[in-house]
Amino acid sequence: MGRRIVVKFGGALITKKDEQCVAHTEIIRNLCSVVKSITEQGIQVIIVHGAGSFGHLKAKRWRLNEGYIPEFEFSDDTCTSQLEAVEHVRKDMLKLNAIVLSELKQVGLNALSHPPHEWASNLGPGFLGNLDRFQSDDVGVVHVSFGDVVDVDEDRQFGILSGDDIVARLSIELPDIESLVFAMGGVDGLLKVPPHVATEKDLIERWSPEVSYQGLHQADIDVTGGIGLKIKRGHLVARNGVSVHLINGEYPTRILDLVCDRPWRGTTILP
Ligand code: IP8
Repeated sequence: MGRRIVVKFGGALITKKDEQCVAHTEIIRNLCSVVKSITEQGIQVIIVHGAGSFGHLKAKRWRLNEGYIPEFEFSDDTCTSQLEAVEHVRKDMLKLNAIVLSELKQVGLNALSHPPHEWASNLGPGFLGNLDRFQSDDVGVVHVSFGDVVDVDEDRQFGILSGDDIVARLSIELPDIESLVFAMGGVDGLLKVPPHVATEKDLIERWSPEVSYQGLHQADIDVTGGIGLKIKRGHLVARNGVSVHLINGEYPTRILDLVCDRPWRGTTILP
């Protein structure tokens, strides 16, 4: 088996987070072109993307992160029940996924999609689902998955499986993954101060649990864990021997620099 990495395209990076179902196609295109360059170095890439405005807004409005709520009464002009909203969000996520797949195909990669609602169930880093589908030795094949609404056992019925949980399992359980990269929007990595007041000097280059950081978690929009979840899952992965990095996805060549052992800007999560 050759070199392999997992890259998470953050939802806040690839979509307009506060405008329902609007993708940043240019950013996705640039990321996919860098993925192509990485594969040209003989490194296989597995991509997981977040949901951004294709998932969080509707999931929040319909409280899908809380599972089935029998007494929940609400309707808007698009749907009338939580179960209908589950189907809507799954469809919207497939739309975002189709944009990512099409950009990967444009650069000549063979992108294979694995929508979680078809193969995964339950939540958190111990979610269920066989990862064999992500196996292949061909660097031209890029497996793609994403955060989704999945079935959950018993009364809860459904819930939100974050792409951050998927990347954690992929990085830990697939053989020979050398790095996990979180490509984020608007920040160069983890910061010592809130992003809107940060300067160049406020980047934390190496993070371990005793280092305090400031991040923006838009709890009003986000139904998963924001930056806190990334750090938690990233740290779990790092403790399992895979190198973990946070990089500004608006400058995707930094990911190429990292894998080619050139100087790059971002944060490394220490075990
Ligand atoms: O953006 C969330 O995935 P994430 C998935 O990777 C949905 O945390 C449907 C909101």
